[in-house]
Amino acid sequence: MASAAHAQKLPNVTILATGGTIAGTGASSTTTVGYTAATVGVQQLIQAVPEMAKVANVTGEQVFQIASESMTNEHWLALGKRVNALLAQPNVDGIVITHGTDTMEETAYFLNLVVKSRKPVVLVGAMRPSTALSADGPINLYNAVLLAGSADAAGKGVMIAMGDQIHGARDVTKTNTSTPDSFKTPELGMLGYIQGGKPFFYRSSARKHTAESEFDISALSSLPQVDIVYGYANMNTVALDAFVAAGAKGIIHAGVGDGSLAAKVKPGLVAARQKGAIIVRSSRVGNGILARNGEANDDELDFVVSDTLNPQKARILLMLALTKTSSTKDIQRIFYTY
Ligand code: DAS
Repeated sequence: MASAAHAQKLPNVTILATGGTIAGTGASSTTTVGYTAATVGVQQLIQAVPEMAKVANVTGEQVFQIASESMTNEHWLALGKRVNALLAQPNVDGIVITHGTDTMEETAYFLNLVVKSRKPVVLVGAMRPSTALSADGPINLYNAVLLAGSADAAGKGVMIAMGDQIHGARDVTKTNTSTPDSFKTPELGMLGYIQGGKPFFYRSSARKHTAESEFDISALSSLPQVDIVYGYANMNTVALDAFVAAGAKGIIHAGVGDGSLAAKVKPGLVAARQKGAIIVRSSRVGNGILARNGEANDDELDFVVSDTLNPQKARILLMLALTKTSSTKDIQRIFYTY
């Protein structure tokens, strides 16, 4: 434990624990798949990495204990409000959120749009359970606390720290089902590295986030329903029609290629738009700009394009945009801003 005088110099970092593999346990030290996520509590996670006490004054809160495939809009709203309440306190310098890896990129992007502070917010997970040989959770957690307590990390937007790498929330994605190097920022690039107990930054996001964001969740208790239809050869409109019938306020079309619309599907999207749903053309491809008026006449159809956001992140931005406007012109501005 740091001495009182030394502790005064250390940053105050709060760990909000939500579950996931980083809090998971397996039947043996060689179990790296088929383990149980979300079983270890936040105090145990902190006790397992005493080295953190040398770099920050760490406190922990167990906000949820779930596998992140079960994360909901309601979890996101509660987490975002707790983060904002903590960061408004002068004695909190940064926040680490331990999280399952399955939806970590989504939670990170949601927080990137709703956190009202320049203080560092870092999401961290693990690809191997805490009981496994060379478990990656402890070093990932140590690095995340380091980053969250670093003045250099201020104003960078919400980050994900995995495998000694720093990724920005907007462009990072999980690229492998099980290997420790799963989190990457393809083509647009990670923000930097953590090495020898220090963060090293080499780039920052060109898009608005956190303190510059126009979105405010403080008075929200739910988010508008937005669903995703996945594109593939010979697709039909059964899922799309069901989403619209269930009252979806927005549809993300995760199309093939540059968001191309199959001849059999386009009429269903036009009908959905006529019923008032906002249609965003995105792509299953994963990288590149979704060109407006490229594969479809968006001006004529009154559709929106997702720019470079993948479908799951386009859904998050559209949900938040719909809390402010139903104008497709304004929503397109939002997709070119965040
Ligand atoms: N099921 C996964 C999750 O909770 C486990 C993990 O990878 O964290 O996201």
